[in-house]
Amino acid sequence: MSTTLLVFIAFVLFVLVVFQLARTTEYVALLRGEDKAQEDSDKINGRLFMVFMILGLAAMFWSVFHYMPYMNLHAASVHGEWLDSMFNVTLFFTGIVFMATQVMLFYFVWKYKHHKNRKAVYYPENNQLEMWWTVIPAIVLTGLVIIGIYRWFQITGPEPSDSMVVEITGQQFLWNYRYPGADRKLASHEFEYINNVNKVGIDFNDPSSRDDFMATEMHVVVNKPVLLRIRSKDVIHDVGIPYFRVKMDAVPGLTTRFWFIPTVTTEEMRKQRNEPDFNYEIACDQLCGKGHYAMKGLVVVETQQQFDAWAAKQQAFYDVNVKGTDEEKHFAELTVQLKEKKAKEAQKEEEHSE
Ligand SMILES: [Cu+2]
Repeated sequence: MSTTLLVFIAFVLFVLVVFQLARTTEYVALLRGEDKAQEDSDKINGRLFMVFMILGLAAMFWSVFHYMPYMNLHAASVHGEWLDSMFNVTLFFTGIVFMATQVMLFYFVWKYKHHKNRKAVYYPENNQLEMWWTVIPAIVLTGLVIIGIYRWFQITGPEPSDSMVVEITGQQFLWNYRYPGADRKLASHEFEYINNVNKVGIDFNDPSSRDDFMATEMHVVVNKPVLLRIRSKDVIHDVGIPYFRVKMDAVPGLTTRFWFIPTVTTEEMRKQRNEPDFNYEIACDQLCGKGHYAMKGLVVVETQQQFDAWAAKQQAFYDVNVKGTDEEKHFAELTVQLKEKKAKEAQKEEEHSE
């Protein structure tokens, strides 16, 4: 006999049992008197509502305080503090409404359960009441939206002029970091130049490319604005740095950006959290393939002095990987090909427009 059939028979028997139980209850009710049975049932249900409310709210408070340390990471960037304060203000107002409505909902079910001497009141409308519960939420929500938009424009607006630039390029399944070097100018790039050596397609014809260097982790300076130029080589990734409240998609064929100001050095955070091994981590926030979990990046927040010492130790990518190698010849060939291709495209376009 198949399992499906057994399950089906069990289900039919279960329905029969429930049906018989219901009928028994009805007979008992007849014997004891319909009204009395109804009243008892109402009483039990009313009390159960109160028990459910108390246990439910207690469980909610417990879980909030229990999980708070895991969810509420100390913000380590300027805009992170703005976002957190907005979150707290929103939570304050919605929390009041949540508590008031939930308590009223359950309390009223218990308080106004059926009673034979009580009649329901016909109360179709109260314009004044409706006006207040429309106007008050409208004012509160408008306030929240105005603060939100103001902060949004600040966060997504142009970066401060003294920002340092870091390019971060996602690929399946790692992050590539590029720094502009001493000239503080990131060289331009072309996807056609990407290969096993030139991993992010740096255009070495650009004079500012010669001092660009690649790093294995991201180093930034505390209290100094950082502009991330974000790219992807294959699919959509996402630069997520929870402690900085940074989150921005890396989209193939497009450079996205996000600027932020880190406020706590890695060292300070280690002391604060009493975790000597603590590190700021980048996680890819888009499910980007089977090795998605491996896209962990490291961010080191340090003082200007420490950063300068680190940067001085980095070697220019061009000097190490390109100069005097096969890659140099290969790059020259690619440049010619690309020029021809672009010339052809331009010609085609001209023919089109004629
Ligand atoms: Cu990814």
